[in-house]
Amino acid sequence: MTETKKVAVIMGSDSDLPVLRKTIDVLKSFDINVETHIMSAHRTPEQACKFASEARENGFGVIIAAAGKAAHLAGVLAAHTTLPVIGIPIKASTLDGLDALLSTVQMPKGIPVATVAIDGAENAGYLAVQMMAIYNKDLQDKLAKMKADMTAEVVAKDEKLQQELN
Ligand code: RP5
Repeated sequence: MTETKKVAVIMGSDSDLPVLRKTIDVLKSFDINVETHIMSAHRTPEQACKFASEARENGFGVIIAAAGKAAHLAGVLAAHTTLPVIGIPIKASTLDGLDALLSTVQMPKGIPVATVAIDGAENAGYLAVQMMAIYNKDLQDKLAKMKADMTAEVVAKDEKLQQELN
């Protein structure tokens, strides 16, 4: 493992897991230690608050929280820790995730939640890696390589397109 601190991936329901698997995959691709739980701001509020309150002393560096509908999970966790919290609004209702987006992003001052796009699972993972990389050269190098690979991929696709069309 390149970083001793863990990243917590918390979801409001097991129905969120298909989206969260992408977050977990990104974190694992950077050799980040991940701990995953189902905890709900509404259904298991005591467990959620206790987890967040103890997260720093339990070795976590970042918390990722995903929930749909009236998505208060990320905000409630953020209220109980000084660790950075990344929120993923999940598309889980007739409102297509807009409900979860607004519930997650519209935090009062002093309790920020770094909110990614609706179902933005991969970016939550990358943002957590970037936070963990602030003082970690190994993770910085891996992120730089990831971005260089991405650039090379797009350039290759453009070259292929030019060959096809011209
Ligand atoms: C939220 O309600 C969960 O995060 C999930 O996205 C949504 C639906 O939960 P289930 O009824 O499928 O358990 O709290």
